[in-house]
Formats: sequence, C-alpha cells, structure tokens
Amino acid sequence: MRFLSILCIYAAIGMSCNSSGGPVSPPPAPPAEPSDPTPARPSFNPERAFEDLVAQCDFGPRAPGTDGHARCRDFLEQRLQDAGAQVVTQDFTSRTGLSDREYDFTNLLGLFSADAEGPVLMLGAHWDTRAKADEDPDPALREEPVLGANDGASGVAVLLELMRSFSEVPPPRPVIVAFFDAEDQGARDSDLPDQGWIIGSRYLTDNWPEELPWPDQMLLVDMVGGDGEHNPAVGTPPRATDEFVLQMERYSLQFAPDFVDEIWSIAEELGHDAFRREAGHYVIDDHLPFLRKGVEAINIIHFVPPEWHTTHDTPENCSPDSLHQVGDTLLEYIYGG
Ligand code: 1BN
Ligand code: ZN
Repeated sequence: MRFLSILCIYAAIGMSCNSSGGPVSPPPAPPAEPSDPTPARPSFNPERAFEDLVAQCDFGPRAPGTDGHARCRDFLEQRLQDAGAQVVTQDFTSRTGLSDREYDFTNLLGLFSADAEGPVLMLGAHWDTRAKADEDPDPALREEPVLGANDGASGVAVLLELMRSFSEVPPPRPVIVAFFDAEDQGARDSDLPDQGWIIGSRYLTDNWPEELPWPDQMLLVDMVGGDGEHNPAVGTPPRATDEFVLQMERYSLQFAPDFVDEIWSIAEELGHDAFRREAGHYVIDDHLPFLRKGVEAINIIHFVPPEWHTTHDTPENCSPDSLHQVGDTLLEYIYGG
C-alpha cells in the first residue's frame, strides 16, 4: 500500500494512477494551435542581383545633372516602394569636387521592420557615378563619364536583392536601406570638405530625417562586383588588385573592429574567400560621416579594382559571384543566429 501511495505521488508531478492504483501515462496534450513555421532564411540570388546591376547601367552614367541620374533616382524610389519600405527621399543641392555648378541630388532611404526590437542597422551604397573617368589609361577619355557598373551599381544591386528578401521575410530588427547620392564627385584639388567626396552621406548625417530612427550600426558596400580577372585594356594600375579581394578597410578596422571581425567571421564560415583578414587602405567613403557621429560603421570595399574611375567600369568586367559573396554574408548576418 505504501508502495502504491508512493506511486500515486506521481500524480502531483504529472502522471496519474488508474482505478487499480497503477500508473498510466497522461492523455496526449491537445494539438497546439497551428502556428506559422519559422520562415527560412532567405537566399541571395546572384543572377537577379546582376540584372539589377545591368538595369542601372542601362540608364547610362548616373552623374549629376544627367538623364541617367534622374531616371535612376525614380527607379530606386519605385524599388523601395515595391519592397514595402517606409520611404524617405531627401533632396539637396551642392556643387561638387569636379564642378563649380550647383546640381540637384537625392538621398533615398527605406525603413523595414520599423516596430521590431533590437539595434537599428543601416545598409548603404552610393548610387551616383563619377562624372569624369580621370584614371582612364587613355588621356583622351579622361573627361568622359564613368558607367559605374562596379563603382556605384554593384553596391546598389546587392541592396536591391536584399530588399527582395526583406519584403518576403521582414528582418528581425529595424533596417534602413540608404542609397547615397553625390559620393563620387571628389577631387584632390577641391576646397570642399572631404575634397568633395561623400557629399550625400555628410548631408544626411547633418540633416537627419525625423521620420527615421538614428542607426546604431552602419554597413556600407562599395565596389563589390568586380570579376577578379586581369583586364589587358587597363593593365594593373598602382594600388589596384586584379583579384576580387575584400581587405578590412582601415577606418572600419580602427573604429569598429568588433563589427569588422563579426562580418569577416561570417564570410569565412560561409566560405566566401574574397574576404581577407588583412588590413587594407583608409578610404574616404560614406561610412565616415557615421563613424564621426559615433555610429559603429564599416565599409566592405574592393579598393581598388583595375577599372576604377575608367571608361572600362562596365558590366562585362563584373561578376554575379562577387555580388553573391557579399550579399550572402549580409543575409546571414541579418537573419542568422
Ligand atoms: C570610392 C569609390 N571612392 C570613390 N569611388 C572613395 C574614395 C575617395 C576613394 C577618395 C579614394 C580616394
Ligand atoms: Zn568612385
């Protein structure tokens, strides 16, 4: 009997006794309310991203004051709307490092998962292209505009493909996608701040739109589409690497080392071997105004590809695989773990 009563103590912790005193299993729990399965981490489609790189180049150069610039602006605004972002456009005027004329510029921003918990992440890329191909090997072409397949369209293409993911599976934390204008119009002899580079991102950080939360982290992508091949038309200029390599940009490494380490570690785990654990150059780029205001900001950049600031910066010299290495790493950072 004592044994039976000990057995029946099980009742208190979840088992029951039948009429003859023996233990029985509890009845099966009623089926749970059907719940949404955890959405799979989206995948990065490199061919679709490459189509977006070509689509931008099909507008022609996106240099200030050009028809291509105006059309690409509308294209990007539409893509932000289509992805379901809360869209903010920021118009401003400025002269540039390459011209004393005033031009119209626009930063385009889209907020995803506005109500989610967690630190606000900004993903950025510049969408303007350089008005002068002043590094072209042919001096006769140095006043021509750059098409900017890599220097401009590649970073934007990665972000456009990430936006497709955001529209299908909202990111688990707030994310701002920023397309910066007027990044690429600088010149060594310019009297403008930062020699006329990064005009758009400077304007944004100095004139922050009240509709948007201030970012805790900022991740810039620039020149992430090179095909890594030797190009006999341009050779291998000083500082350039034919191979597509993503060294750790120096300002990022100096002021946001943990963020750099986290991204490079993810890339290594995924086998994206363009990411190199080597210190690269200091690059004046759109992450700098954010670093200066205390944001943990880093730049993923190939500095520099051989076609940089030449008329050979075209889709033929770019590769979907390079876009994939970067885009897949960012998706894992945003959705993984
Ligand atoms: C990046 C792409 N940049 C220009 N095109 C920024 C830059 C500024 C690079 C100054 C070198 C010097
Ligand atoms: Zn450039």
